[in-house]
Amino acid sequence: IHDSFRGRLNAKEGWVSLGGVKPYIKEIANADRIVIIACGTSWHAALVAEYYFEDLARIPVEVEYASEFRYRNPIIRKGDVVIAISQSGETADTLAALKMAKENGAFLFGIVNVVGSSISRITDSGSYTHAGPEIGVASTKAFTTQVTLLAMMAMMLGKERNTIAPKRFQKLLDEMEALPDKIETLLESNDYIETIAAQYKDATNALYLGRGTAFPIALEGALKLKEISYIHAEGYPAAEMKHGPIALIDENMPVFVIATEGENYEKVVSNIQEVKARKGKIIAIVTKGDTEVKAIADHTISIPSTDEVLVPILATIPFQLLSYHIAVMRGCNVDQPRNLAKSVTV
Ligand code: F1P
Repeated sequence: IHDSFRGRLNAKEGWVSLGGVKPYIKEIANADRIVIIACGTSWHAALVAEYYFEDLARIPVEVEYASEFRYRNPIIRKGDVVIAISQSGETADTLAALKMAKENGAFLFGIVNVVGSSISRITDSGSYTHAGPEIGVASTKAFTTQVTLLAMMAMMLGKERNTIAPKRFQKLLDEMEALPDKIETLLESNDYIETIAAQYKDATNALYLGRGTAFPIALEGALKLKEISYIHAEGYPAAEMKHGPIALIDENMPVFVIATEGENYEKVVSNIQEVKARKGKIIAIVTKGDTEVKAIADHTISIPSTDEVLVPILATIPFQLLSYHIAVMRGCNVDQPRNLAKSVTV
C-alpha cells in the first residue's frame, strides 16, 4: 500500500497520476454509465467505488457480480465503460463478462494486480494495483490497493467533470498522502486486536454492520472471517438490521460495527444501542478520541481520523487482523484455506 500511494500521488501538481486513465480520461469521464464487475473481495472494492464515482464524479454506476452478469442478458451499449476489478486478472467469470461487454461495444478498463494477466490483455486500458504478490489465497493488500486506486480514479474523473471543488480535491489528496503513516499507527494496535480475537475465537456466528462506504467494509470483514476461520459471518448495512438480522442477536452473537466519525455516526450509535439492548457483544471500530461508542461497546478499536471517503481503507485493516488472529487461534491455515483457490479459472 505504501508503494501504491507514494508512486502515484503528486501533491505539488495537485494531481493523481494513473497512467492507464490519463489517455482515456475524456472517454471515461463522459461515459453514460460505469458498470463495475468483479468477484469475491474485488466485488466489495467495486461497491466502495460506486460511492466514489457517484459522489465525487457524479457518474451513474452499476455494480454486479461477474458470475451473475455473464449468465443473464444485460443491457450494455456503446457509451458504457465497464470496469473489471480482479487481483489475479485470471478469474474466469470476470473474463467471460468482459468478453460479453466488449462484443456489445463498451469501453473496457481493468484494475488488476498481476501484470500481464488475461484481464489486463483483453481490456482497452487499465491500471495495476502493484500490491506485490498476494501470498495468501484471501485478498488483503489487493483490496486496500484496489480501493485506493478507485478513490484516485474517482478524484481524477471528478476533476475532469468539475464535480469536485478544488479545495475538496486538495484536502483529499493531503489526506491520502497521510494514509501510509496512519496505517503504521493503526498497525501498532495489532497486539490489542489479538487479545480481542482470543475472546471470540469460539464464536459460531458473527454479524458485521456499516453504513455508506463502510457497508462494503462490513461485507469484506464478514468474508475474511468466513474464508480463513470458517466461522459463519454476515455483513449488512446497519440500517437493514431491523429488517431481519436483529432476530439473531443474543449474548452469543459478536457484532462488529464501523462507528467512525462523520455523517452516519449518530445513526450507527443507535444501531449499537439496539444490539446492546438485546445483549449482543459489540466490537466497534471508532475514530481515535471517540468517547460515546467507547462507553457502550464491549471493545473498541481506534483508527486515526481521516476524510470519510478514505475510512474504508483504514477500517478494513483491523477486520483483516481480527480474522487472521482468530484463524490462527483455531488452527486454520490462513494462507491456504480449505476449498479455495487463488485464481478461480473455471
Ligand atoms: C476473486 C476471489 C478473491 C478471493 C479468492 C478467490 O479473485 O474471489 O477475492 O480472495 O482468492 O477469488 P480476483 O478476481 O480478485 O483475482
